[in-house]
Amino acid sequence: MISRSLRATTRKALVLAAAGAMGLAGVVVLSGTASAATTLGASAAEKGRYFGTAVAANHLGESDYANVLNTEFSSVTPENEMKWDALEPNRGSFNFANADRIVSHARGRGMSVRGHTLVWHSQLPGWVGGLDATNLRSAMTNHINQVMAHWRGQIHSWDVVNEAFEENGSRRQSPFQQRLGNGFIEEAFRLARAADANAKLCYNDYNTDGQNAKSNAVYAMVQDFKSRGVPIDCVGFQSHFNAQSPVPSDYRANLARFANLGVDVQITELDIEGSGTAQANNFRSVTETCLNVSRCTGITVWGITDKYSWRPNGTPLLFDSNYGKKAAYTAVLNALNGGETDPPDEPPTGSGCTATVSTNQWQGGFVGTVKVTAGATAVNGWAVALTLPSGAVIVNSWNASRSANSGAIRFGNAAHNGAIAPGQSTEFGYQGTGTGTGVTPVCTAS
Ligand code: G2I
Repeated sequence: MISRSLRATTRKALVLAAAGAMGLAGVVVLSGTASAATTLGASAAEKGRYFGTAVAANHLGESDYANVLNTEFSSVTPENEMKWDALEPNRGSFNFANADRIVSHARGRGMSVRGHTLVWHSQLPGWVGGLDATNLRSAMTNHINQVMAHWRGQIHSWDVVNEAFEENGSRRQSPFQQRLGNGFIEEAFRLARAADANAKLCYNDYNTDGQNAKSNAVYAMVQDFKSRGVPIDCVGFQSHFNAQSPVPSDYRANLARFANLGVDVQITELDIEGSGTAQANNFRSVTETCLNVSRCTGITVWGITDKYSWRPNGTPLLFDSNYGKKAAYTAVLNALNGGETDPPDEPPTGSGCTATVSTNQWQGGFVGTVKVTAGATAVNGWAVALTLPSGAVIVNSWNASRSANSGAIRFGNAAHNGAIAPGQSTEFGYQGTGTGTGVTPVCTAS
């Protein structure tokens, strides 16, 4: 096994070589092998990640806008130009021109492109809403096939399905859900894989950044897809934050539990309302979160300048209305240039561990059995965090220590079961009163 520092050194050498070969701006060689990157894209590349932004085609002709885009970012997402209403305003008649301008601008400068988005309830042209199941299925099939074929081989990741869940974890009642039923997401992913075998296929949503009913529902879907071989490669966490919806304290744990399912995670639409130091600190913490999750492969901010943000009053971006670098910009750049982080090139199943629970529930009581499984590398100590429903109280547990009897509980390994060989499992259990179902355990290896 190559040591982390050796891997980091090797990567830095590769990045410098790649930067030289691609003519990437922003890498300054200081002396010997030491380097400090001076742009978001170059600094993220040193950590094996991309740093992207949403882009609007109608601003590309503005020189300040294009200069900042070209200098700072290594990935773009068309903000509206790849949505269904923009691409297929009339059934079977496609208009790719605006999105093509973004794709060629980006690819001509070595940036990768995120495709956003194939199946979404919003920004649908009127004709879609009037279709019966048979016609909607064939329209969805044709839309995915035509759009993905147009840019086949040119899109790094596609948001195949966007925002299909409600806050309580139920399915959103979109035309797709109503006409095609629960299977529409799986259908869309299978169609997408067939249409462009090399694009990474993502599910993308908002308010799924921390652990809650909505992210639990997405987690269960991804787990199910992985267990049945439904093609899915990545999960996008939009990460639109403000005072009502702050950066969650379990952001990293939540991204890590998805990564442990064997998918990449991406921060896809980051913006954080606020200003000054408070905003900068939030941006720093989000950046560090991605750097600390080995399969978090990149960050996209939802726009370049506050001037063109979808919520301009919140001044949620890294550049002000005059394209001045904000404190938030410096915080992100410094975080990207910071210390050791988990590289995104771990073995497919990731290091660390995963946990699943099976609960035997009866009137007034329950027994939970938690299975802890090591990833591709051996585990030498683990902890499982879970939150019991209110009213549930644990009266006994075995093969693990526990930090509390109710609410948020952390179980630690016992002396005899901390070491787990790669891919192997151990179990612990608990007994309680009340209702113990609906629990999502999150495993962390120490
Ligand atoms: O709402 C924020 C984002 C949430 N996640 C999915 C993203 O696709 C979504 O992006 C926003 C765009 O940033 C807005 O620019 O999606 C909005 C629509 O749902 C976009 O707004 C629309 C306006 O509603 C239209 O009136 C306008 O014609 O932008 C259009 C193009 O400027």
